Amino acid sequence: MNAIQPEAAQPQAIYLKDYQAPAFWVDQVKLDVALDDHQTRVISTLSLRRNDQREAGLPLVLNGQGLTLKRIELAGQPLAETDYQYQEDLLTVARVPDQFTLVTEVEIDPANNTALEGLYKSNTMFCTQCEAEGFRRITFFPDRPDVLTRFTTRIEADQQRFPILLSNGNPIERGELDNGRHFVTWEDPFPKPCYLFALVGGNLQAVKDTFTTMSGREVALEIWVEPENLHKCDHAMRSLKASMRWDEQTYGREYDLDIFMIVAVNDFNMGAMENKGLNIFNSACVLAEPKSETDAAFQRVEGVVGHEYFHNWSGNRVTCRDWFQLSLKEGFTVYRDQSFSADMNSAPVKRIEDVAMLRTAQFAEDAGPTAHPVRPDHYIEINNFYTLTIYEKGAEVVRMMAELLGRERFRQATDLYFERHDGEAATVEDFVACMAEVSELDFSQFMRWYHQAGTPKIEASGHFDADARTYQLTLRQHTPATPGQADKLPLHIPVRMGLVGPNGHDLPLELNGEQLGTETVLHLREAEQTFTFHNIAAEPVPSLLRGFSAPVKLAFDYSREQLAFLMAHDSDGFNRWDAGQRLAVLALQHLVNQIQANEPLQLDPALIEATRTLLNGEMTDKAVLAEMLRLPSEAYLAEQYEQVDVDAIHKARSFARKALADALYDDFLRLYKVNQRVGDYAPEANQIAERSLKNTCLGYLMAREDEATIALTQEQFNCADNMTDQRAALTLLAHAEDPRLGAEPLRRFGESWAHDPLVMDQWFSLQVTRPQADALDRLKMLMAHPAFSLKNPNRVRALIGAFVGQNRVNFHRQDGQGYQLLADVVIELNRLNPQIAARLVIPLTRWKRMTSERQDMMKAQLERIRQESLSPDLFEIIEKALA
Ligand code: 0A1
Ligand code: ZN
Repeated sequence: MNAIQPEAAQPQAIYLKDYQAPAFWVDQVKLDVALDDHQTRVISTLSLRRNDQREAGLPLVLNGQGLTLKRIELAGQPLAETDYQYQEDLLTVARVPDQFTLVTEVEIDPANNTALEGLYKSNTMFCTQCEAEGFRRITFFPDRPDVLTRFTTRIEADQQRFPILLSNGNPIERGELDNGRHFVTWEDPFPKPCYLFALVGGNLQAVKDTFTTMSGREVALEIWVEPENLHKCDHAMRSLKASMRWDEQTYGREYDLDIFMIVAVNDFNMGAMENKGLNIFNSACVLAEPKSETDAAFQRVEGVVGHEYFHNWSGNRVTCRDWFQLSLKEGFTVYRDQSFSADMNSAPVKRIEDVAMLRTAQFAEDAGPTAHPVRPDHYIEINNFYTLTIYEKGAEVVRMMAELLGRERFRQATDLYFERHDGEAATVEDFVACMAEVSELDFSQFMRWYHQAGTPKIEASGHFDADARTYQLTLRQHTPATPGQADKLPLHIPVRMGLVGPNGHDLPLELNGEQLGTETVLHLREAEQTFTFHNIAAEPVPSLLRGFSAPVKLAFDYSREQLAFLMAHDSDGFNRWDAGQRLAVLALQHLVNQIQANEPLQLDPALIEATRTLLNGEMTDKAVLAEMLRLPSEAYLAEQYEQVDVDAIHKARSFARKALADALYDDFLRLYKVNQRVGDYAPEANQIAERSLKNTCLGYLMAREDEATIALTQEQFNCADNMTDQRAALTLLAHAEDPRLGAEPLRRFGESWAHDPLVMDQWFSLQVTRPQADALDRLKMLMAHPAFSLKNPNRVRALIGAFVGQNRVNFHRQDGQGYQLLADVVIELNRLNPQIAARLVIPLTRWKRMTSERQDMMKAQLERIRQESLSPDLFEIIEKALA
């Protein structure tokens, strides 16, 4: 009965325009899963009903991938082999009634599932990952998000090895069976798409708590982990309760089941997954404890716990009609988790971090071969679309709508959305319609943000007329062509701005006879628009795109003096930071030019003076100060060029760090010492800010690699009572030019943390991000380390991902060995874990902006990968890269 599957044909694209409602609904599914390493048996009983919106007589077509079919019965009768077909991942039953029950029994092999989609094993536990299309690897089903079904799941397993058996909803029955087996049955009262199904079986322990919702219901909260991680759950639990309260207060959203569970697993392709009532987390996004995790990890846990929890409404109660609408749930939920983190921590720093990430990584995606709109109109493999564009740019688009509506009306619009579409599978249009209805604004031009790929560029120029007392601001917008989209139309871009007068205060704005206060939002809708401000007595400095009010590149020909002025006086905290970044970019670009012209290097004194002012100023927000002291990353600098000179950028940035440290040694040292905390570690905002500032200063000092600083760093490494400080010191020692400095600390650290995979991930990462030329050898050596495995995504990211993404000079080595190593790994991962392979290869696809010798070497490796029998994931990316 095991239909033979022919070799898959070349993967085909799926188009949004071809969307059709499902031919059948599934009113109910009963799953009966008997867990076994290699022969898990899944019996599914589907209650199917024809969709009367579709034509009569359509066959039943179910998805199913890699399933061994053992039994199939329709309305209680076994089907003859001629009555159905299982081919190319589809099970087709040609003649079926309008309403019927279908029973299938299949066998699957979780222990050999290295793709980590569907049911798989992670360490000793069973777990699932069904988004986007993993459920079809568990049983036959219409695996699409617009089919919402009530699930009942019976799980049975060996009681000793798998005492804990979890699924969505509430447990309704449990019992013991023969042969040392037992079972638990779960029932989820909420109809859901199958991508939100989850199941876990393992020898787990839980941290438990409760939460009382705004209407007074008590919800049980459980975080399930392997016993050795029980001490690392407190922060996630705190974050969960904070998320639940925040969503009630901010969006009026209450939790809806009696129990909410989180499970931590070590092998996971992404960060976490919002399965109804049973979130499954990459352990890196849920476990945190001061001795072993850094402040950044604590904040990541808080953000991801929030993100997954918020999906309960934005994603689960209201889900997506099809995968083209992915940003409907992801963009909105990222916007929600960003706002949550901003409320829990330093809001300006959160905005700075998010924008810095968007402007480097998302802008690079938008400028490369895999650029796509926030709502794509076709794809080959949906797994390739869990991108920064869908998530982060999608969040910016929601943020712009929130800005356009204002706080109150945005809340009304989200209330309307949740109420109107509760229990439905919605589209981006549905969401925007709620915004339009509440605000009575016209969003038709705004919708282009969803359809057009590429980062718009605004070129701004100003003209002050002293006689007329006017300031004319001209804004020109242009969105560059992206693959498949040659011509772009003008977008509706909200530009929040002010004019800063010579005394450093915002001037009153008078536009078209209207008094607008000291800050306003300009609505740029045309390719070019001029705004004339009246009654301007002296030439102002424009502060544009405050708070980063739109995801665009803004060019304005600021002088260095103007930038230093904005750094000191802009009333908008974000723009103060951005002015500093612009000043630093100018200085670094100047160094790049000197390097390319083989001239002696000299750092712009204006940057040194601006930094001196920061170090000696009265800035009370230490978190923001730390951000302001940080130079733009190499990745961000690369974004400023059409043709990237990786080596010159690295050299310029290193030189600037050292020059700043030389010039401002005493200031950095003083600030380092002032911010030495006494008292117990806590991952709370003030302390995080202090550590961030202190370690930023230490980083500058270590650029000198002088004896005193080395001693200071060694002392911090030896005496730190928390991982943030210890790892900061270890990284500086391991990245020192002198390789001996890192050797002993690395050995000791590796030895004492060998039992903790999350810490070991850090240990692997910080060795291969070393900027010196020996990094590639180090990488090869570490790939042979017994603790390295290509089967664990966190390890792969920690080692290969970190090298490729954060060690640009070494990945782009002139001998091409970095490219070759990446291609080798990708080829192997193509067989093991296509999703990870397709993500990892991305830097190799960005060859167009490199110099020509590098282009050729990168393309040669892409061609080499193309020779393989590729998964759809990798196929799609490689074809785009070589198109
Ligand atoms: N919805 C999850 C992301 C996610 C997507 C795919 C996964 O496995 C292939 C896992 C998680 C989120 O946004 O958190
Ligand atoms: Zn999400």
